[in-house]
Amino acid sequence: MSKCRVCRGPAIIDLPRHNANFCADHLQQLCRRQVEKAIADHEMLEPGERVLVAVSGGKDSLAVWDLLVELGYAADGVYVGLGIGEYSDVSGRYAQEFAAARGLTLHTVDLRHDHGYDVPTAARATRRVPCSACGLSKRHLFDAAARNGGYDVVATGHNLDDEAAVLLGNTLRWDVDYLARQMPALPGGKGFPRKVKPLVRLTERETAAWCIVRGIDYQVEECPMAAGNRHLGYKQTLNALEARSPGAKASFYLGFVDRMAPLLASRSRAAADALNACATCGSPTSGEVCAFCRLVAVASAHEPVPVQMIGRSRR
Ligand code: Q46
Ligand code: ZN
Ligand code: ZN
Repeated sequence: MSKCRVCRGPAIIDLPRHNANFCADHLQQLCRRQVEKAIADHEMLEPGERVLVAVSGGKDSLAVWDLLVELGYAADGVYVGLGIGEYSDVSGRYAQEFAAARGLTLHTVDLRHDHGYDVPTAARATRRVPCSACGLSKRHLFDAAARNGGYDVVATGHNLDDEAAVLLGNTLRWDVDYLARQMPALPGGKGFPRKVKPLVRLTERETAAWCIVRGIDYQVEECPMAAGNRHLGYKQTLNALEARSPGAKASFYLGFVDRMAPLLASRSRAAADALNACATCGSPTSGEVCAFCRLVAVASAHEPVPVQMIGRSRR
């Protein structure tokens, strides 16, 4: 049996990019240290700040919430019910159970109940892929929940695999505006809370292992609307590279953050300066009415579309 690099006890996981195996205790130590390093390197959080965690019920968002609480941050959660059939019902239950078991505060927003639509209906009404309306809704509602609740910062569970996949997509398209915003911490201002991604130094496999050793139950199913999307294809491509040269994924993404992103910083500031307040809801927008309010107007006027009618899609 393989042994933990730190204590020589029985290992539960091998991590080729660290060229080592770890026991449950030292895997947790590694995860905590990587999160502390990400927070320190990117000045994500100050002691005493109120953090709102965007919770989906999946492993990454529950892991980041657990880790932030462990590290002593005052972190509440917010969950958005997307109305994606059973997938959403089960995800919401995991989020609620996690919060209840630990005495944590979880705010909830339900798209259908609170805004008159759900993701499948929005996809049909806008004739776009579901992830487009879904992502727009989540971003807006997380920001609004932070503003209304007086939180300083929104934390999300994006991990190294997610960020590397998005980076690959943005690079293949040379989408410079998206590249400029792909930082582990984005400053707030003009009605936006600060956004931070404390898990950027941890892989998907490491966050899953964190949940297992911590006894966290989470939604293991992929969202049914994600099947076949490009993001998953980029992840597979990067996994193939990683299998041949362990550490390639981390050096691709973390190298971008250290050496390339600073060169793009002025560009992301210029984009933020061009915003004003939405005439309907007051959120920051570059137009008259924000994209969320326009989506609500179209999607809530459409008759409800069941999730099965949308089927597989690309993002
Ligand atoms: S929940 Fe929403 Fe994701 Fe499902 S519809 Fe797409 S964006 S895949 S993270
Ligand atoms: Zn050990
Ligand atoms: Zn608006």
